[in-house]
Amino acid sequence: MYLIQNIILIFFVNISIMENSRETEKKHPVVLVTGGSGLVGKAIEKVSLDYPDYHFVFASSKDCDLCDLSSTQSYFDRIQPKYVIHLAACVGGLFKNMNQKVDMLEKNLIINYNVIKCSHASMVQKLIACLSTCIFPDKTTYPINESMLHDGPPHHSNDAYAYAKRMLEIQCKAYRENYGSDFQCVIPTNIYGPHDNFHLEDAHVVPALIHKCYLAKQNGSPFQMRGTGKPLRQFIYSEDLAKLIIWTLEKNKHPTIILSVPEKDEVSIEQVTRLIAREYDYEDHLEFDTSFADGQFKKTADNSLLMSETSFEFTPIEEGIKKSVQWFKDNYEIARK
Ligand code: NAP
Ligand code: GFB
Repeated sequence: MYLIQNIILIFFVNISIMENSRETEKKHPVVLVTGGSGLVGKAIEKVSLDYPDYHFVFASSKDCDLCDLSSTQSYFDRIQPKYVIHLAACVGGLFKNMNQKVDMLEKNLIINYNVIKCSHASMVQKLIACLSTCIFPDKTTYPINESMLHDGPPHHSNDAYAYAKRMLEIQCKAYRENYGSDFQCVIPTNIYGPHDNFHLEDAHVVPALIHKCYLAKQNGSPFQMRGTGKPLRQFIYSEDLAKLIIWTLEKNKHPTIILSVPEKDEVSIEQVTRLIAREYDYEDHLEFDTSFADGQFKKTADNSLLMSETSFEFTPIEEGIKKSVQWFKDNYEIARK
């Protein structure tokens, strides 16, 4: 008798839990963040605490392999997102882009195709997709703005990744034109910060050099950077980008928008390398290995569209590098490397 009573009690408790969760979701619309375990995803997770009106779901490949269409649709059916921030991608720095072009092209084409298609099928109300300033034409005038995306071929070092990303923009535009979907693209410049990928070969320059300088200091060996150090970059701190992506979700009406620090904050690779060395008190041990490629010399982006809509104040690179190095030192054991 007691067993039956307990079963009935558990049944009604579950019903009320489901009812409550449905009520919660009505009050707090679901924002699915693909790529939620990555550099940008983790930054959004941190700043999401200031946005309690949304129910954020941070997905990694463990939750769903976005290379598989049916798994992706099943996942969307289960999560039922109202909004999507699409970050998931096969990502890497100059050397990964040069050495793994097939993956950079195929995986990103498949992931993007699946996420956009499933977002439409699931009637997602707004989607923010992520491009990159490195996919703009190599031979161009500066500063680069949103209208120039398809004006010529990208730099050969990352053309596979660049064309996959450009197809993402074409796909979002097609859905806007055919269905009126509010599918927008943000175009960040080089990003850095905590939870980055610090892999010595595949990583972007800042995390790669943070890891290299850590090891050099530990071993008392030279801190070796690749190339001449002359190329120029605009680096945006991940938590600044996270705030701007949520601003885009809530307020932006432009189909594509560059999210970058201003041109005046552009620095050389050598300058950022020296900032990293300074955080380890290791500036006197820097060496240049010019047998390695420099990649694109510059890709100076114009952030005036963003600044016409916001008065955002960016984290100075000195502060961002200090925070990133400290995070790496504190989290060496768990950092992706
Ligand atoms: P990241 O740290 O490498 O993270 C990539 C994310 O994508 C991870 O969460 C990863 O999940 C997920 N992912 C990869 N393959 C997947 C798959 N098959 N199924 C499901 N999830 C998958 O990348 P990020 O630096 O945060 O980049 C985020 C976005 O910003 C990307 O679209 C990138 O192209 C763009 N972007 C990056 C930079 C930059 O400097 N980092 C600059 C401009 C634009 P797992 O952890 O499970 O692998
Ligand atoms: O971030 P990064 O790898 O890619 O920066 P890009 C490459 C620049 O940093 C080159 C120098 O000038 C390299 O010579 N560098 C110096 C190093 N030492 C190192 C090192 O140890 N590792 C790396 N990686 N670079 C990427 C695109 O271009 O921009 C991606 O290939 C992506 O697709 C990213 O979109 C944002 O800035 O050159």
